[in-house]
Amino acid sequence: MVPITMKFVFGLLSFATVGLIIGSISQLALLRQPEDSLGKNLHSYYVAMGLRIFEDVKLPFGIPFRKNDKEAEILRLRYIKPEVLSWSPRIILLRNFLSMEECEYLKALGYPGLQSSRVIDGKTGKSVDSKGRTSSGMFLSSKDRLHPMVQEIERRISIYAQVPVENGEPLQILRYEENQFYETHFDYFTDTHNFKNGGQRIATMLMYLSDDAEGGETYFPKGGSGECNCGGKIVEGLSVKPIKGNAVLFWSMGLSGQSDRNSVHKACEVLSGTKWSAVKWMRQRAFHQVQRVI
Ligand code: PD2
Ligand code: ZN
Repeated sequence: MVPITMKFVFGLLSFATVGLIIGSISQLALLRQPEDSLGKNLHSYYVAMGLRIFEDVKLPFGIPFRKNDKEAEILRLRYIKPEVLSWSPRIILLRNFLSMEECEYLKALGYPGLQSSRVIDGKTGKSVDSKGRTSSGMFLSSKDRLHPMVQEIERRISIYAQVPVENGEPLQILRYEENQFYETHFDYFTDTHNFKNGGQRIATMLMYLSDDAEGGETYFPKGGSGECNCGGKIVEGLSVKPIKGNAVLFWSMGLSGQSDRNSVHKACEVLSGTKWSAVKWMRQRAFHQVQRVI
């Protein structure tokens, strides 16, 4: 004979166990619910707003990724993650900014027209030879800029930098061979001659087209207080290693609207191999491609 109190305890335990099981099952169902309801809400929002629904790929929580959306492809959404390296000077790293195919294409466009790189004379504003800049380079022509791949890259640069495409100077493709470098400099003008077309340079998008060189870092002495590498030397500041497809966006104009002296930087010496990069300088106003700069 089981005493009546034991019967009562067993009954209570069984009730609690069944209750727990039912509770867990409904918890699991509830956990799934936000996914479904978010997906459903998003779907009805898209329908209500008359937006096209791209349902090819489902992200977590049922959000449709717009796979066939040309703009999303141009912006390489899901591949690029901007990282703030410094706020003063403003330096943003954009990994995977260019596809490998785009890097190869830009190098192929630049290769036939490479000439010794020049610098702008701070007093006259004229383009002159310099021992401080030993790379070779070429500016894309207005014809090169008509190519859809170049137009996509220019559009991507303008969206990530939030500067209109028209304000951009033509892309410059640069090649640095062993021992080549670009000494410490500012990208903004110190002459007024160059202001006439487009005003001051405000920002630079520097894109790395290769990563088989040793050295060749982009070094910002005022970009931080830590130690970093520059052309085989340990120096104080911040340096960005050239990695194929990555880009670094930095601002020559501070938030005050004045040229930012902290934006001083250099292309460190290449120790071995060849480094390729592409530079887009952006101006305050529309820049008209009438003549070559630098
Ligand atoms: O090519 C580079 O790494 C580089 C770095 C810094 C180029 C420039 N500046 C430039 O052309 O202004
Ligand atoms: Zn520069």
